[in-house]
Amino acid sequence: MSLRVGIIGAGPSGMAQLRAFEAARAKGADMPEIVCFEKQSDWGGQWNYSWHTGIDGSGESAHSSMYRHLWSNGPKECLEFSDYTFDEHFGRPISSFPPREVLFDYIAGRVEKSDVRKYIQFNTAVRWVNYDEATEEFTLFSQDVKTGESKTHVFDKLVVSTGHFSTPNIPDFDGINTFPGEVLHAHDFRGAERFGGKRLLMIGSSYSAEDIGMQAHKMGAASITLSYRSGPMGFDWPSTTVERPLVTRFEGTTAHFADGTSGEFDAVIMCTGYLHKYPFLPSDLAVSSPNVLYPGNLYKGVVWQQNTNLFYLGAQDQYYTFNMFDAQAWFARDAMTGKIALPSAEARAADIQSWLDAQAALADHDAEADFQTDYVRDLINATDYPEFDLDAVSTLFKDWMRHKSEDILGYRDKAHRSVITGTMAEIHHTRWINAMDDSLERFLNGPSQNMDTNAMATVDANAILAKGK
Ligand code: FAD
Ligand code: NA7
Repeated sequence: MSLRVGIIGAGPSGMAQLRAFEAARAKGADMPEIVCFEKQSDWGGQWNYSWHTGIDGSGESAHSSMYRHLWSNGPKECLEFSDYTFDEHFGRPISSFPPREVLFDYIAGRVEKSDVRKYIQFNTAVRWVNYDEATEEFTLFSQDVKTGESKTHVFDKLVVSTGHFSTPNIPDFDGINTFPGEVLHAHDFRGAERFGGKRLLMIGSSYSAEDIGMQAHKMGAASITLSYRSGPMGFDWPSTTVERPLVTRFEGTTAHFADGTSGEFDAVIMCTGYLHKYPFLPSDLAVSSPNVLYPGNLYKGVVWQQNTNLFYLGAQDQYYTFNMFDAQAWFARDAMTGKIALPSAEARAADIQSWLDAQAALADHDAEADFQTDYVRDLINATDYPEFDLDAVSTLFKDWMRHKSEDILGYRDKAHRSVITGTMAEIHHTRWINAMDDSLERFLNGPSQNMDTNAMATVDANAILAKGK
């Protein structure tokens, strides 16, 4: 009997797993019996945009946290597949920071070419999984979200690739229940157009706070206040944007901050991150971790320590994305088929610990990028995934972070060079601050939307906040 492999989720990680098996098949390996379960009607995971918030059209929790006007927040050259380049997909150079629809097109193009859609059961949610120690089999219960029909499947190996940026982490604040304006989590944010002229409070100091804040600036918000728990992001913000320590309480429309200042707000967006949540897994098989570069209990960040038939892809916080998922998927594939012999439990534990120790010592963002580079290299060295210059990618990450420090509204206008093809990206026809059409069509074919000025908002946030003191 051939190996039976279940894959839960057809986002970029699940798609990478399918591609990994297909790549081996193309080289003559046996294809296992594969079933990939995807609760949405299409692949792409986060990149499969939907206007739904809360509950989707099938009564499931809406998965994607992405929004209109989402442009890649890192250079595309850092996530490029080494077995399917941007040049191969688009046939010409494109700029370094494409919008969501363009990246969706890129990731979908690769798997369409591999003809792996046939392995995916769409509109099918995984409800529960049991593992039988005696038979070493997983029993998986799935349900068609349209018809309600449930099915049972048995697998030898199981891959969890359901992502971890979908279940919002929602802290509470005194007085927020009676805040009269809109309160939402970043997961439910779909576009900043309606915040034009509004005074926005964002809680959190990471990617979502930064990007949604600058989206709101782009769409003409009157002011943006970013409230941090650990420390400010410290970018050279536009004059309408300020950083404040954590909110201590709300009083009507007023938010009070830990430094004794206060401000009046029309809306609050919690950019407070996400929870690892695997409601279909018993607790002894489920990752439980904050959002970190190396969650514990996963050998090589992929293999469940107590059950080496269980694999996770994409469970890490991410500098690298698509190509890291590939590195993981190739490793998981070879571990599943026995091409990679897993070491003893003690040796695996020691390896996990060495990564956890290295993670604990990371001093800054540059060191984090190097850490994930070393991690991806470790995986790629173990498989036949086409090698690429990872040190050059790490340098790209550092250039990108420097560009952000220099110009938070302009870093997406920079061009980077592919480490795989050597192709220099185009300078995009429209500066990010002026780009009000994020479609594939406009991105590829223009015309430019550049305007002479990028001064979209002119109100001084400090003055607005001072009034609330
Ligand atoms: P996901 O993309 O989350 O896909 C998981 C899939 O599993 C989904 O299709 C979901 O429907 C399915 N699923 C979940 N539960 C079940 C179930 N029980 N049964 C069946 N199917 C299930 N990365 C970048 O490289 N560049 C960016 O600019 C960028 N921006 C981002 C912006 C936001 C707002 C967010 C949230 C993330 C961003 N990311 C970005 C990171 C992004 O998470 C990864 O690029 C990538 O989507 C992760 O892929 P994944 O397959 O691991 O998870
Ligand atoms: P992140 O990167 O996990 O960041 C979460 C932020 O939320 C971070 O600044 C946290 O502060 C903050 N946070 C968490 N809990 C609280 C509470 N209780 N109070 C205040 N602040 C809090 O999530 P993002 O959504 O920004 O990014 C996730 C992905 O989406 C990423 O891949 C992007 O590309 C898009 P801390 O610094 O821990 O003190």
